[in-house]
This record gives sequence, structure tokens and C-alpha cells, in this order.
Amino acid sequence: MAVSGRILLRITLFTLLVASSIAHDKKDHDDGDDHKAENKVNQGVTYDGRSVIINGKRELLFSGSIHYPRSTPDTWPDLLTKAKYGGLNVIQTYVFWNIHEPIEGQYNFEGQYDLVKFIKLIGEHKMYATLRVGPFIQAEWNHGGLPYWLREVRNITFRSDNEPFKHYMKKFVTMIIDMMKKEKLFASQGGPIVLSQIENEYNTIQLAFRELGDSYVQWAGKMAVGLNTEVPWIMCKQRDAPDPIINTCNGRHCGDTFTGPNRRNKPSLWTENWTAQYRVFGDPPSQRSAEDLAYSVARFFSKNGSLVNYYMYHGGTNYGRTSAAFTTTRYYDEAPLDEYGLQRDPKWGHLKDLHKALNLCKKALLWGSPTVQKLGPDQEVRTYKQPGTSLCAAFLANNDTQNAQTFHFRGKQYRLPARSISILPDCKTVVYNTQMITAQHNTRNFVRSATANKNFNWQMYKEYVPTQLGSMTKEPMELYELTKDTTDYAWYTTSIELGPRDLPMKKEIFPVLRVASLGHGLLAFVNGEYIGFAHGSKVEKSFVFQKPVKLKAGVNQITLLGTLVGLPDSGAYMEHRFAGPRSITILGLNTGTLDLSVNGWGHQVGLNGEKKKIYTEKGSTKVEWRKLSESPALTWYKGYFDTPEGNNPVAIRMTGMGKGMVWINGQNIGRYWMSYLSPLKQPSQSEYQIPRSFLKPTQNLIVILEEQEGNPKDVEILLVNRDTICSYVTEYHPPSVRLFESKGGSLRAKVDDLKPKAELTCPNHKKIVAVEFASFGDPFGACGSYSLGNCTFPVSKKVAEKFCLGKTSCQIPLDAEDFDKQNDACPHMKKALAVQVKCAYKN
Ligand SMILES: *[C@@H]1O[C@H](CO)[C@@H](O)[C@H](O)[C@H]1NC(C)=O
Ligand SMILES: *[C@@H]1O[C@H](CO)[C@@H](O)[C@H](O)[C@H]1NC(C)=O
Ligand SMILES: *[C@@H]1O[C@H](CO)[C@@H](O)[C@H](O)[C@H]1NC(C)=O
Ligand SMILES: *[C@@H]1O[C@H](CO)[C@@H](O)[C@H](O)[C@H]1NC(C)=O
Ligand SMILES: CC(=O)N[C@H]1CO[C@H](CO)[C@@H](O)[C@@H]1O
Repeated sequence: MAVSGRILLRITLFTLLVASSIAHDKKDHDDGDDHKAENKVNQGVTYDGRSVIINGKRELLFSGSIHYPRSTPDTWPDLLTKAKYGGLNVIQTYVFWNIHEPIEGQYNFEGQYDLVKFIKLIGEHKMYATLRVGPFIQAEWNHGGLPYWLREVRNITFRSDNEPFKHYMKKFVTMIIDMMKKEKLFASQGGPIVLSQIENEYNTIQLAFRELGDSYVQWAGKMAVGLNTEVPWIMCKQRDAPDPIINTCNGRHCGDTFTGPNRRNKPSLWTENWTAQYRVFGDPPSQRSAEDLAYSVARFFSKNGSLVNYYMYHGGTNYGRTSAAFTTTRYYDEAPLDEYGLQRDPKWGHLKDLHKALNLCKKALLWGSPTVQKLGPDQEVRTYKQPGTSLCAAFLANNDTQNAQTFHFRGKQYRLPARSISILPDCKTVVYNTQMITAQHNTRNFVRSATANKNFNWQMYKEYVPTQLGSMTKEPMELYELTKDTTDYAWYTTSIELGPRDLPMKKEIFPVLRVASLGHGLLAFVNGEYIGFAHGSKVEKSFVFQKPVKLKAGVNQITLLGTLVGLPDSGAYMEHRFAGPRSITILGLNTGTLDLSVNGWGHQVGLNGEKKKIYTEKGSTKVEWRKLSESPALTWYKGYFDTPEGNNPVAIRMTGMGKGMVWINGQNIGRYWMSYLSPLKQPSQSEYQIPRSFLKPTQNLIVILEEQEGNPKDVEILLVNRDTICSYVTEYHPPSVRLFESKGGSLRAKVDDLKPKAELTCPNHKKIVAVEFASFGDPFGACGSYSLGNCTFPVSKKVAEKFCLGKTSCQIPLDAEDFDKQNDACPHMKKALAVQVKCAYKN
């Protein structure tokens, strides 16, 4: 141990930690993370200006958001294992009030909603948990997590100093905290929960409530602290978080945008670091590169940060009707674990390496003192040193977005790519650069299942379109209030009597039906006949439907189907949002414009198919299904399929469909929307996850409700894998951080290992069955689509095959003799090696 006696005196408090983490270092090999959280916490949790303190020790916390209702319980252990292996020691989740208490006083904590089981599993995986109770959570979740019934409480104003709201908020928060305490889940009781959050990004709406906003924050803080959890509370995006609550940062670049804790004795914590951007229907895919994410996190930790949380680490799926208005069913698919729970590389691997690099700096970071030195207009070095010891860690930052830069630091020269940070856990050795990925890459494949697509035997049932309904009011009723979040659909009917002289004379001129709606979508029918569909968007929920219609002399029935795609989840006064048809007129009649807005409207909540639950085996017998023929609007389709072969995740691609919902064996897998194209002229989401736990071996019932004129004949069931893996490494690359160990502040690694090499590992112990591409020279492109550059060693593929074929994991050193260096076609060029292989189970 290289720690001198003098330091031991200075830091007696921390010697235990130094000793224990060195003990950890010894056994670390491949996953080498020296921060295996000992989840047995018995001295509780506190904090100081540097970090959260668990069991009396400062900690670097690498946290990821995984939301229990966005995956099925059978997959939780796998997700948590992958998170832990990715170097996380904390899992953060919201608590979703509206699924737990859908009807006032009626609770549901079963299955996917089993919060206690999820938190316990986090503990069993030896990780900590952050519980974001909210109870307002936003989270692109239906109604931001607030139950619909809360809207109907007299005189309620959400999220303000309002007695009815405070009453229900306190009641729910207290119930959740009591439930956690009863199960001994707080760290103070030996459980995994080390932090809890009250409210959520309140600063963004606080001004709207003036002094009632300020007093609400004070009240919420006091109420939370009064629950005596003995672990710290946090408020994200809350400058004025009352003591002792820690204000934390949410955003993309908290290292540069966060103004810091509001007290010197509070640590700098980053509770939401967006791993991408959530998607709404109509959006193109979202990207956030592994390099950019790594840069922001390295920056934050170089500036006193001690906790980062990836929002999301696994996004998962918004099953059923759980997503907020217009949000896609897939959630943060671009996270380190994709929608299907598969490792998205290089994001997953590059962050794993980053965590390892930061952990190698842990002692210097947590007990050293920081200095900053400018080395140029866009270059600086941040160093953490403990005087009189060898502890020293440095972060070299090149903020020039265009050019690589050369640094001189402590007598050595370092070259940094544009906009990158290098991490030197001993102030000498670069073990990681945010821009140079040594982790492998992969691409996702959707493969048509051989078993499942054999014979769906599709049948159809056309939903009944009512023309005259009771429950009359003068004006059409507001749609949220009408549906009360029990369905996405409500019918509106009215009728008008026209004389022959009201109608246009010429045959080819039609009157126009015009409906101004507050959202979200609308189907119009005249005399039972489908006229068309229109919808709003996330940004502008209201829209105008306008279509020529055939009217007849006599009584005409106008029928509208108002549709919703989730309640809103953000902003002030959420209880005062409205949707549905507002102003209905018929233009182009001889008598002029006819206003039907106060014509007297009948209503019906929900579709007949929903009422009869025809998406279940039992309910499906209650209507008469026909053979697939034409595809009219608003039709149900029913078929059967056998469970896809193997054990890869399963998806359904909704080719040929418009908009609607899918049920598998009676369970709603979410809303699909193929007809809403992104600016790339493609659906925002074409594949929809089918959890394996919803399936039985054969004869799975699939029921689709299609609102538009889709036809399911081209729908297909797919198996999802990431079995195409790649490596791209240059001669500039730092050695893989995974090879290093730390011994009391100094680094250790085998010298042989320090040379750059391509490293590949198949998922799930599969084997490399083919080398699909290999070039040592100047290859370019991305995993799945590499191309040869101007210079390549012809033996590249043979070399890759020699090192990798038949193996689960392989390494190809860039200086391998097999490359036949005598015949170097481009001797003066710094070269790269790109390899792409295919993994499979070998029989
Ligand atoms: C609702 O608010 C109004 C105006 O503030 C007040 O007069 C009334 O008593 C309140 N009703 C209830 C049930 O609290
Ligand atoms: C980090 O903490 C040190 C010591 O408390 C302080 O002097 C310094 O300003 C902090 N740096 C940043 C970027 O917050
Ligand atoms: C890098 O540039 C950004 C944007 O100009 C700035 O906010 C940040 O402080 C800079 N960081 C460094 C290390 O110079
Ligand atoms: C190949 O060489 C040409 C001419 O020097 C150059 O323009 C091109 O960018 C090079 N291609 C690659 C992939 O480096
Ligand atoms: C940019 C971004 O993704 N922002 C999202 C971060 O996560 C919260 C979830 O609480 C969303 O509300 C933000 O829109």
C-alpha cells in the first residue's frame, strides 16, 4: 500500500475505505469496477459538500434510470445485471401514482407494478436505489403520473399551495414511504434506498404560481423531511430547495450549465442526464452519441460532480395507454440498454469504460483538492491531488470542436481529439479518452420469425358506428372529462335536416364539414359513412378537420369519433387542459355556413369492441368475425400465432397499418401509429415489443384495433438481436481501461496490454461464426456498413478469422505480425483496424 503514515493520520476517517477498496481491486478482472456497492448499509446516509456519504464513506455514484412499469418483471433481473456490469451502483426510478391508485383508494402493486419487488431486486443485485416519489413525475407518462380522479377533486390546483392537492399528495407520499419502511428498504434500515426525491423539475413552472409556488416548495420539503426516512431528499431543478434538501441538475451538459448546489455543504449531483431525447409520434429517431455523453459526464466529475444518473439507462416500453400525449410506445430506445434490454454498443461499453476510469480516480477525486489550469483558449487541465501523497488524477480537456490539440502536462505530451477529455488516474497515464472508443460496437437486427408468421388466419370485425346517441348536451362534451382516462375513444353524434334548396345546385360541388378540435385526433362519418381522419401533434394539439361531404335532402347524421393519445404530462395548471371537438360547421350550403356547435350532441364513451373486451379469448366470441376482405376504417382484426423460436426478444412490425392498438392474449402492448410520418418520410416507430411473458407456446391471440384503413396482411412477427458486433480501433487509441488496476493511487497493467487492440465479445456466450468485414488501413463507416478506404492489408480478413472464428470473445492486436508489416501499402499513415463479425449459437 503506497499510502504513507502521514496521510493515514490526516485521513483517519477514510482509511477504512482506502483499505477496503484496495481489497476490491484485487479480485477485479474483466468487469474491474472497484465500487461494488455493499448494499448492507447500516450507518445510514448523509452528505457533505463533496458527495453523498454512505456508511460513513464518500462515494462516486453512477446511476441509471430504469422504470419498473416500462418492462415486465421476468426481465428485471437481466436489466439489473447488465446495469451493474455496465458499472452502475445506483438505480433510479420514479413512483407511478396513477397505475398504483387508478381509482381513489383502490391500490395495485401487482406484476409490472410491484414496486417493492423491484427495489428489493436492486438490493439483491448489490446496488443502491434512488426513489423519486414525485408524486408528480412528468416522465412522458400519462398525466405525469397523477391519477385522473385527482382532476375531479373540488377546487384542486395541482402542484401549488392548494389544500386539496396537498392533502392527496401527502397521503400518497406517506403511503409509499410507509410501504418502503415496512419492507425495510431505506438504507437507514439496511435496505438499498439511499436518496428520495420530492416533486420534479418544479422550477420550470414555479413562477406561474407566484408566492403560492414558493410556499408550496417549502411545504413539500418540510412534509418530505418530516417523514423521517433518514436518507437525504433531493429536488431536481430547484434552486431554492429548502435545507436540508439537495438541489440537483437535470440536463445534457450539467458540467457546464449547473450553477451548483445552493449551500456549500451540499454535493453536486446530476439526476437526469439525457441519454437521448424521448420521441413523440412524428419525430425522426433521436441520437446522442456515446462520445458526447462521455464528454459531459467526464466534465461533470472533473468539476466536483459525484453522482450522475443516466436518463434513461433502459427506457423500455409504454405498454397499454401509459404514455403521455403523443409519446411513442417505445421509450428512450437509444439508451445504453435499448427498448428490448439489449446492450447498445458502443454506448453501453464506452460508459462502462468511463465508470472504470473514474473509479480509478476515486480516491483522488473524493479526498484530493481540485485545481484548474488553462493551457490554451480551449484547453484546460483539472487536477485532484492530495498534498504529500501520490494521489493525483487529472482531466485534460480539449474544448476545440474542430481540431485535435497537443498538450504538455507535467513534462509529457498528449494528443487529444477535438472536443474530448482524457482521464489520467495517476496524472501520467491516459486510460480513457471520451472521443476514442475502445469498446465494441454493434447493430440491431430484426429477423422474421420462422415459426410465428406461418398462418395468422386473420379475421375482421367492423366496429359499429352509431348515428344517434343519448346523453345529449347542447355542445359536444370535453373529451378528457368524457373519457375520464378509461379509453382513448368517445363518440359524438348530431343530426341536421336539410331541404333540397339548401344543397348546392351543381352535382360536382360538395358542402364541406369543418371541425375545429382541441385534440388529439378525429374520425368523421356522415350518414354512417367514413369521411376521413385528422390529428394534432405534441407541439400543437389542436387542429382543424375539413373535408367535402355528401349530404342529402332530409335528415343527415353527423358522427365524430374523438380520439386521445395520452393525457398531457407537463406544465402549470395541468388540471385545466382540454381536448375534443369544439366548433363544428358545414360550409358551402346555399343558406351559407351552418354552425352545429350548439346543435345538441349525443355521446358514448368507448367502442363496442372495448366494452365487450373482444381482445380477450372470452370476449372475442361475443362478436361475429368475418374473413379478411376490404379494409374499412375503424376495424378490429383477430389472428393467432405460435411463439417465436429461441429466446431472443420479440417484436411486431406493423407494416400496412395506420393507427391503433394491439393486444396479445388480452394484454395491451401499446399504441401504434404508422401513418404519422417523420420528416424522414418514415413512421417514428414501426416495431412494437411483445414481451415474452405475454406469450404461451402456441395459439397466441392477437387483436388489432385499426382506426384508419389499414390491412394486417403484411404485419410480421420478428426476433430481435444485436449479434452483429464490430470493433474500430486506431493506432492513436489509448489502451483499454479494463486492463488497469489501481494500487493505492498508482496504476498497474501488463505492458503487453498497453498496445491498442480490437476486442470483440459476443452476447449471451454466442460464438463468432463469420468475419463479415476486416480492414487494417483506413477503413471508414459505421458498424453494419464499413467500407474499404484507399489502403488496406489484404490479409486483414484472414487475420481476423485466425484470431476470432469459433470464439466467444477475441482480441486482435494492431501490431500482430500476421498483418505482414513488410508489405505496408501506406507506411506513413497512422492506421485503423475495423472488424465486423456475426455471433450465433453454434450447434
Ligand atoms: C372552493 O373555492 C371557492 C372559492 O375559493 C370557495 O368559496 C369554496 O368554499 C371552495 N369549495 C370547497 C369545497 O372547498
Ligand atoms: C470544487 O470544489 C472546490 C472546493 O470546495 C471549490 O473551490 C471549487 O470552486 C469547486 N469547483 C467547481 C467547478 O465547482
Ligand atoms: C467549452 O465550451 C462551452 C461552450 O462554448 C463552454 O460553455 C465551456 O465552459 C467550455 N469549456 C472549457 C473547458 O473551456
Ligand atoms: C482516398 O484518397 C483520396 C485522394 O487522396 C481522398 O480524397 C479520399 O478522401 C481518400 N479516401 C479515404 C477513405 O480516405
Ligand atoms: C431533453 C430531454 O430529454 N428532456 C427530458 C428529460 O427527462 C424528463 C423526464 O422527467 C423529461 O420531462 C424531459 O423532457
